Amino acid sequence: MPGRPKRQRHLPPAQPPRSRAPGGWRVVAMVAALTVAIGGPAASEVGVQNAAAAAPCAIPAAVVAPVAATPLPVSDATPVATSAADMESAALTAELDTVARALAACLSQGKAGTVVELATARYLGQLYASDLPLSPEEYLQIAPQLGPVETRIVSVTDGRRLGPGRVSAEVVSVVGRQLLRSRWDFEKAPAGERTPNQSTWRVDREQALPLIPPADADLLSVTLQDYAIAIDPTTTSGPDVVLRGENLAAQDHEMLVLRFAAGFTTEDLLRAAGPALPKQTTYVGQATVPAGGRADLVLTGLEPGRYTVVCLFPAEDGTPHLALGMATTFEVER
Ligand SMILES: [Cu+2]
Repeated sequence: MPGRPKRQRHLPPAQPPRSRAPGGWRVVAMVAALTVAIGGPAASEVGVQNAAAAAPCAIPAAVVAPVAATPLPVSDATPVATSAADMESAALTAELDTVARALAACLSQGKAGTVVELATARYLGQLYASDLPLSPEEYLQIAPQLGPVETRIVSVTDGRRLGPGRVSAEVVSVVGRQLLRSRWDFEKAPAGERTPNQSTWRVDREQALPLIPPADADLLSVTLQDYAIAIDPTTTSGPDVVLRGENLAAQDHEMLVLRFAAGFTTEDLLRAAGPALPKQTTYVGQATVPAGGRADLVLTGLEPGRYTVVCLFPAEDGTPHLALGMATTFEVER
């Protein structure tokens, strides 16, 4: 029985562990997909369409927590809605929100120089689906080859202190068109790296959380086997779509969703050399569907048009499953 596919496999040996796209989000997305579960909190309730205007790609200002100068009267019969702890948590959440949005802006714009200031080496590694940290120098070297991936923060909630110099928040984001919910940990940047009025938080890691798809999302059933992908139905009105993958095979497969420029084909994709996706493709989302298991890929805000679903996982001899027949399309109707 073959083991879990190695995330590195799409990349030439000389390359770092992975690219953010197409291989890039693979493991992050895989973890997300594996944890997508019915019954989890409804991340979609926050309203994906209502995300705030894009933040600039820059280290944001620190948020100063309001200080309760006068102790509140203990005898007051009316419960005080906002405790000092609540206010501190709200201020922390607000600051982490600005950090997350700044990082998303930098990733969307491909501004690697600021990405490395807003994230730790561990997180830079996670962007490439690696458990190994990636130094800022290594990241700066490979980021230009891979290009930007549209990344948008939908909401940042529940800021918490984890310990000295360590905090976390729940983040709902859209990467490509894939809705993700995860808990982000932040840690302090080294002393002296920030000016006094700048936020000192930087992203250290993210862990996927269960996600409930938008209530009005169309459900497409995706059956994966050796070596074919079938979708039913093949058309949807969108714009929110759940690809519910079922893997009948004894090995892992993936649902990698891409948009192709006019005239571009899966044959062209096979001919393209990694690690980056060819310029004629746009990354939409990715989920690994484990052998004999299921996974959901939640896509939001899909424009009308044709979407291609492929599996680029390699066979034993390195041949991508796409070359063996694992490709199909679905259409979002106008
Ligand atoms: Cu496959």
